Amino acid sequence: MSKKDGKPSPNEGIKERSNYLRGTIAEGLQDLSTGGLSADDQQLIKFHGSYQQDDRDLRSARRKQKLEKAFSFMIRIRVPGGVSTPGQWMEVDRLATEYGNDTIKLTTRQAFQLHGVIKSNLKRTIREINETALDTIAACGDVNRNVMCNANPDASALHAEVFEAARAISAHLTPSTGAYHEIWLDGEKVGSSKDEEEPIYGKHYLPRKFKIAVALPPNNDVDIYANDLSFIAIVNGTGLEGFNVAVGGGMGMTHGQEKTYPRVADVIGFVPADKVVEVAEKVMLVQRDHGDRIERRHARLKYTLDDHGVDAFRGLVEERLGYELEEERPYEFTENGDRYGWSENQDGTFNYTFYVPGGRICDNEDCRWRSGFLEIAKILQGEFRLTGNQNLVVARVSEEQRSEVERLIADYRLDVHERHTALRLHSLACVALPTCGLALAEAERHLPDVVTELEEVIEECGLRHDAITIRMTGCPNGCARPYIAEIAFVGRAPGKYNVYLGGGFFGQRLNKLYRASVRSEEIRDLLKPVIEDYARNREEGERFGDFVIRQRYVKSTSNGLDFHHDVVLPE
Ligand code: SRM
Ligand code: SF4
Repeated sequence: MSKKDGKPSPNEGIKERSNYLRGTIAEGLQDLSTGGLSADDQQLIKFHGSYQQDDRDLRSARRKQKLEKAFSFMIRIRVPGGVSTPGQWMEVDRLATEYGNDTIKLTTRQAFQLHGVIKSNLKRTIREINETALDTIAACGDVNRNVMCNANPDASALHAEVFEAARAISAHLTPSTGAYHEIWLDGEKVGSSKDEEEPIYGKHYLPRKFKIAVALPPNNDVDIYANDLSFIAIVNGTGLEGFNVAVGGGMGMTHGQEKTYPRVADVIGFVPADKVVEVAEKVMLVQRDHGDRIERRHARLKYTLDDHGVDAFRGLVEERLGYELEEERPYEFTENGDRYGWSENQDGTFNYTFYVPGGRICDNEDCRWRSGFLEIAKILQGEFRLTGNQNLVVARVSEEQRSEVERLIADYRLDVHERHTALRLHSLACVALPTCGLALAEAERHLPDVVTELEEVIEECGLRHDAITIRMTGCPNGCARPYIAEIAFVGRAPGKYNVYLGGGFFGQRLNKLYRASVRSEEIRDLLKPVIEDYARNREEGERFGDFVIRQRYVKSTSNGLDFHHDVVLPE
C-alpha cells in the first residue's frame, strides 16, 4: 500500500473485500429484477473485462417514462499484440450478432469490444468468448491491460519475435484469481480467500490501470510514449538484440484540475531480449508498491514517476532486478500511423492493411465491412492483426490466396483508403456517445464530419497527400491518445471542444491548448488560416505539428507538467 497519509480510496476497500474479485457478481447476475449490478460489483466486473453502461441516446426518454436506464454491458476481449485467428474473428462476429449491438469495435489498444450485451446474456457471451481461446480477464480494471505490439505488416520474422515478447509479458502478468473461471466458466469454487493468492498483484491489485506496449521502430503504431511501460525493439544485423525501456506515459487528465496531466514516457535504459518479462514485472511491482492508493486521479505510474523523479524510479526498479539497466540504444521512429494496402513479407506472403473508420465493423451504404471481413475470415489461412489505430491487417496471405482476397476486397468495397485524404487516414476518435458513461461530447460519430469540413481546406491548399495526425475524444480521459496528435479536439460539453495543436507526428511530443471550448461549427474557420499558413510557409518535409510550434501558434511542451500553462495565442 502507498506510504502517503490519508484514507485509501474507496476502490481499495472494494478490492480488499472482494475475495479476489468475486464480490457478489455471481449473485448479481441472477437478479433479473434490474438490468444492472450493485455499485461495488460494477467496479469489480471491470477486472473481468466488462463495463456496465447505458444507452445515453435513450436516457432522457426513459427518465420521462420513469424507467430504469437502458443498461447493458460492454465486453472488452483481450487480444495480446492484436493477433487473432480467422476462427476467432468469425466467433466474435457471431457473438456481436447474437448478443451484442451488431457491431464489433476495434479499440485503440488492439482489442475487440462488444457493446450492448444485456445482463442475462453476459455470462454466456463471456463463456463463448473463452471457448474461442480468447478471454476478457484483465481487459479492464487495476491490472495490466491488453499488451500492445507493433502490427508492422512487412517484417514477419522480426514481428514474430517482438510479438512473442508481448505475448509472454501478457501471460506473465495475467491475474491468477480463480474468480474468473468460477463466475463465467462454471469453474470449481475456491472455498475462501485463504485458499488463494495473487502472487504478483496481491489482494489490492494495482493502484490503477497499467498499460504496456512493445514497438518495432521505425513505426510507433502502438504509441509507446502514451503507455505506463513500453519496450522499443532494438535490432542489429542479426536480429533482435533487446529493448529500450520507457516508463511514465499516460493521457488521462481532468478539465480544470492542473494536478492531472498527460505525459509522454521517458526512456530509462536497455535490456536484453531474454530479460523483458522480468523487467516488466519489476516495473509493475514498483508501481504496485509506490503508486498512490489514496487519490485515484493521481495513481497512474506517470505521477509516481514525477513524485520520485526518473533516476530514483529507475533505482527502485534496479533494486528489485538486482542489476542495472544498460544504457539506452539509439533508435528512430518516423510515424505512428498504419500503412494501407498490400505489402510483402520476407517469407513471400502478403498483408493488406484496411482503414476502418472509428474501428467500427458494421455494414453501411459505403462499405460492407462486417460481411466482407467475415468472408475473408472464412477462407483466410493467415491471421488478422488489430492495429493501435483501430484498423485491421489481414496478414500472411499466401501468393495463391492473394487474388481471392483481392476479389473480396473489391466485392465489398473495402479499399476505402484509396479514396481518402491523408488527413482522414491519420484520424482517430474514441467511442464516446452513446455508450461511454464519461463522454461530455461526441467523438466517433462526429470526427468524420469535422474531417470532411477540414478536407475542403486541405484540398484547396493542395495538401491531400500530406499526413497530419488528428484525433478527437469525447472527454479529457484521452482514449484516442489526443494529446500527442498534431491536431486534437477534446470534448468539454455537447458540441464544444478544446482544440490542441502541435503534437509530434510520431507521437513523441505533447500538443498544447490552442483554443478552449470551441463550438464544433467554428472549428473549420479556426483552423483554416493555420492550415493555409502551413501550406504556404512550411519548410521542406516540415510536419504540421512542428510548424505550428515554429510559427508560435502554440508553445512547445517538453512534458505534462507545463501542459496547462503558457498558452500562446497568435497575434
Ligand atoms: Fe479508455 C475509460 C474506452 C483506450 C484512458 N475508456 C474508458 C471507458 C471504459 C469509460 C468508463 O470508464 O466508463 C470507455 C468505454 C467506452 C465504450 O463505450 O466503449 C473507454 N479506452 C476506450 C477505448 C475503447 C477507446 C476506443 O475508441 O478505442 C480504448 C480501449 C482500449 C483497450 O482495448 O484496452 C481505450 N483509454 C484508452 C487509452 C489509449 C491507450 O491506452 O493507448 C487511454 C489513454 C492512455 C492512458 O491510459 O493514459 C485511455 N479510458 C482512459 C481513462 C483515463 C485514465 C487516466 O489515467 O486518467 C479512462 C477513465 C478512467 O480510467 O477513470 C478511460
Ligand atoms: Fe469515453 Fe472519454 Fe474515453 Fe472517449 S475519451 S471513450 S469519452 S472515457
